[in-house]
Amino acid sequence: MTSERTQVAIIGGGPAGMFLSHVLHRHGIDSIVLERRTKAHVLGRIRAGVLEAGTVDLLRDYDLAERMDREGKPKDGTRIVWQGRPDFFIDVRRWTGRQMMAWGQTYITEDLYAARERDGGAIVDEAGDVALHDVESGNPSVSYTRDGVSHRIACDFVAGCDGFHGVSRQAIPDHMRREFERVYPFGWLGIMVEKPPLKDLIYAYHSDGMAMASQRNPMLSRYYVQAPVTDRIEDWPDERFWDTLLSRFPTEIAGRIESGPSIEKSMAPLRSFVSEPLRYGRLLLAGDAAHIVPPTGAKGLNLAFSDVHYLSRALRTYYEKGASHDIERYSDQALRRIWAAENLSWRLTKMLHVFPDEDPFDQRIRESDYDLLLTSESAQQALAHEYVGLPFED
Ligand code: RFL
Ligand code: PHB
Repeated sequence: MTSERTQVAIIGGGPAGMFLSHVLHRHGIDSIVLERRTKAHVLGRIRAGVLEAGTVDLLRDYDLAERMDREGKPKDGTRIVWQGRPDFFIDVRRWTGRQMMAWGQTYITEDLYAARERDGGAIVDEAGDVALHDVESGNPSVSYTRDGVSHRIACDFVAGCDGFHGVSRQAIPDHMRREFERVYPFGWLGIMVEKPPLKDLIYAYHSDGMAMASQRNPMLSRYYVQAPVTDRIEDWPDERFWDTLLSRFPTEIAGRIESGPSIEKSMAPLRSFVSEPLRYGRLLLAGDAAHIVPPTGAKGLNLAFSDVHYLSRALRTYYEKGASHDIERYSDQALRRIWAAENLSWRLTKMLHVFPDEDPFDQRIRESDYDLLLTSESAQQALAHEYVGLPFED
């Protein structure tokens, strides 16, 4: 067994863990990142594609925005199209004066790995059997194995950034943890295609189900359709995907969508989930380790960044001022923003998807939600503020 010491042991090398490690380094705080998968696997994941204004600011503040500012697409908002009703534009620019950014999680993760490697950051990939020890004490540690050798890292804090299926959350005893959950009976079947995307990001409501048009770069488009969660990828050959997608968009927009062979296809189940609190002793959770949102509203990745913003600030207060009050309020502070995002994602998911057990009452309520958006400037303004992302608290 080897042993070493760091200030913050970070479990998980996804966006939350890598951004935390980068920010801490900028403030002179040491960390070691333990990632279960290979670096190639982590960098091969597709996932999210839309950044809130606050996430864009964070990337710029921490010198991670050069490629995003060169190649990402600033967006004034997102369009909703609706079978038999007028289109609606979530006009973020008009109501908040801010812009969002179409920019893939894959590129952000690549840039984070490059930045940490350039700065000599300690990242252990293929770390097996990661286990947390004594997190309720003042002397926590983390153990793992790699290539058959056991290692132990003593630390001041453990940051649990290991996603929904990670081990960190489980280190909080059941009686100290409260979980809130909604599981949806459908998923998003997504494909990537090497064709120019539509100019706008578009959510489409159709009585057969939701569809969505997004983008990664001038020659890479991302499309999704709502599909039963029990479907397998093999049930969705490209031809069926394109037929379904195009049938859910109005003819004029469908006519502008350039189809082609998919280069990636995946099914993401939809779930709303929050585990409270985010802190147990010296263990602090961030990102998907503590919460999941359905992709409607594009909040998942953005929440990972806002958690890390609050968490890194709390750790700085601890190391720079010797004060733990920001650590103590981290959970409550992060949870306010998390619940706001859970709320929006849940409402948008209900409004834009067809549920298998719904009845005509549900349908009328959905139409009335949409009609309110079409006609009420207050509703438009409120949605734009939620969609662009709530400001960070002091
Ligand atoms: P991640 O990205 O899941 O990273 C967690 C990392 O921890 C590692 N890990 C472990 N490491 C060590 N020991 C263990 N025991 C470990 N267990 C796990 C994992 O290998 C992984 O590298 O969480 P993080 O950093 O909090 O980032 C969150 C975002 O990735 C996530 O919120 C979004 O990608 C959610 N999400 C989407 N969000 C959107 O806004 N739009 C999307 O279109 C969108 N699509 C998606 C998604 C999430 C998906 N998942 C999680 C299944 C599509 C999928 C398929
Ligand atoms: C994406 O580009 O992958 C994307 C965009 C908007 C969403 C979800 C995913 O709400």
